[in-house]
Amino acid sequence: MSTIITPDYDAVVIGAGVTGIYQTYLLDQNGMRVLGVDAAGDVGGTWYWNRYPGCRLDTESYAYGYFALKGIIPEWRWSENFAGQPEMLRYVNVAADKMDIRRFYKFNTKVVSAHYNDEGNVWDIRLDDGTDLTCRYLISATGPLSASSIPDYKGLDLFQGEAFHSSRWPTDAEGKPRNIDFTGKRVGVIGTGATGVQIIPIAAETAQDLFVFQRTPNWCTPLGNSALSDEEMDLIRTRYPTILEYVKTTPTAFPYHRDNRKASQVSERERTEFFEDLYDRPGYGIWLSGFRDLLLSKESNQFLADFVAGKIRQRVHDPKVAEKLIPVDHPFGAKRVPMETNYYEAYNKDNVHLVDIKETPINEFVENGAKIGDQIHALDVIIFATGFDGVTGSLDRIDIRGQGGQRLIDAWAEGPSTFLGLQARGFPNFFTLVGPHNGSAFCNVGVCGALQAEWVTRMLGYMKARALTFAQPEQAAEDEWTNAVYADFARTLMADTNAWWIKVTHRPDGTVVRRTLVYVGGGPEYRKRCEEVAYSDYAGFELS
Ligand code: N01
Repeated sequence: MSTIITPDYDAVVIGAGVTGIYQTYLLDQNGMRVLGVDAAGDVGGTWYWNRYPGCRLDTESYAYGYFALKGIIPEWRWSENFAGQPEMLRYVNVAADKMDIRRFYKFNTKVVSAHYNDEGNVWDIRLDDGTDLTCRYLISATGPLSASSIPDYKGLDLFQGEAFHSSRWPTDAEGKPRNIDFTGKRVGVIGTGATGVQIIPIAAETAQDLFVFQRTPNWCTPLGNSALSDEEMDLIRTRYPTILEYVKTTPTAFPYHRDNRKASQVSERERTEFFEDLYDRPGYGIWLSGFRDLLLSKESNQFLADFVAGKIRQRVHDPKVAEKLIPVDHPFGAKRVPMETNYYEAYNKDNVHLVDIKETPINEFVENGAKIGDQIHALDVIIFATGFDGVTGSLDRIDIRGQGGQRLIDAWAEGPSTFLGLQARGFPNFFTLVGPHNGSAFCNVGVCGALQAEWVTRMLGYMKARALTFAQPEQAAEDEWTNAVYADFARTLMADTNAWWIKVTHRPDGTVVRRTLVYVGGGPEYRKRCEEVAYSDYAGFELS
């Protein structure tokens, strides 16, 4: 770099979700000139976009709600243990009001490109409203699950009914989600991940016919949601500091620690009693507080898988349907475990039809429905609960170029390479919050994203105090981090299962490369490493 340019902004933050608005707030508090940009019409991120019926938190509300835990909205009262999307969106809005954050944001605006300018050590940013601007630090808080993905089906444009992705629920003229009344309608849901599993029981209540187009079943367990009384909420509020300190000690910042035992160390009877207890408890306990070798030992995993399969057989009346709902291709917890409320019971209703599209795929869509084999399933509404281009998808959709014009999408063609999941060499001053290979993406994002924003704020404060304006990882630090992330993941039972956190690349020579997009070393270990780096004057980063 030769000429130091004073940029239009010290930092541009992409994203107005829970992490992005907090990052913007912290940078402003630290005297930086910040611009926030979001494609949505307002704050909320995932809670803004995902407005499908049944959408709700599967972390305990009070353990996700960092703004309340941190005293930004201490007066907040949760109405349920696992808050629904409308309440979550209100929560983020109230926090945004308290932080007076909207004045920094351009909403309904996308970042089209971000090119690092070597000469000036700034990022040249182009927005889709035609604005060009510069900033020193580019910070993405685009969310690991924001780039929605609809399969490229033949004939979809011919379909005469309504068809949309679950995270793009149709809105009315004022932009509010439309209450789609399924009564008397033939509804198709494609996809049985966490989203489909939340939509299906709700749609089953009123649809004339609900067709669930399932390619692969998931291991689903009960959410066990319940209302929080005023008294319970009063008590929770007295414990906020304790809750925050506790979740900071657990691997995923959910309020659960793994049991110290291996599954093989206890008798069959003890195991079953333990599983029964976990199954009946609200929330993620069955995945996150079960035996410590659940995701490391096939035998341990099979014990739990057999137990949950037994529950599915008990809950679904038709044995053929029950078998189709039991996963056979992946261990329990190797994919995100959808938390359900009456999901399996929905299949006992006469109006709900499970269609196995692995056996007979959807050939195409036609004017009045989906053609599967020779049969047309007549539909009025199609909901694509087909997931997201995970973790890097939202970054791939922006033309990001680093030093020498190198494109990020090319640099990460076969998987990310980063230091701490926060920066990639060749892309100076670009930070990826809750991004690939960092300890916040595979975590309770409400807490982990915010802790990361605090860390980045400290690093930028350190640089400012020393008149440093350039940061990127050293090659050796990046290589060491990246290799360790890949090696840690390879040791788990998750390594052989495709989920949104795996990037699959097909090379021209026919070989297939599968790489993790997430770090699985756990939040405490991740933050310890980050603190070591900070304490040692950001060792591993090249600063100037
Ligand atoms: O997406 P998914 P999601 N033809 O990728 C199927 C979070 N979340 O939106 O398994 C047919 O899990 C695909 O089938 P298969 C949570 O982290 C949180 O449900 O690839 N089917 C699968 O069934 C979650 O993990 C909450 O064979 C196709 C489904 O679509 C993440 O978001 C609630 C297909 C996609 O499942 C993503 O969940 C909801 C095709 N071409 C979501 N392509 C909370 O509770 C894909 N599918 C907070």
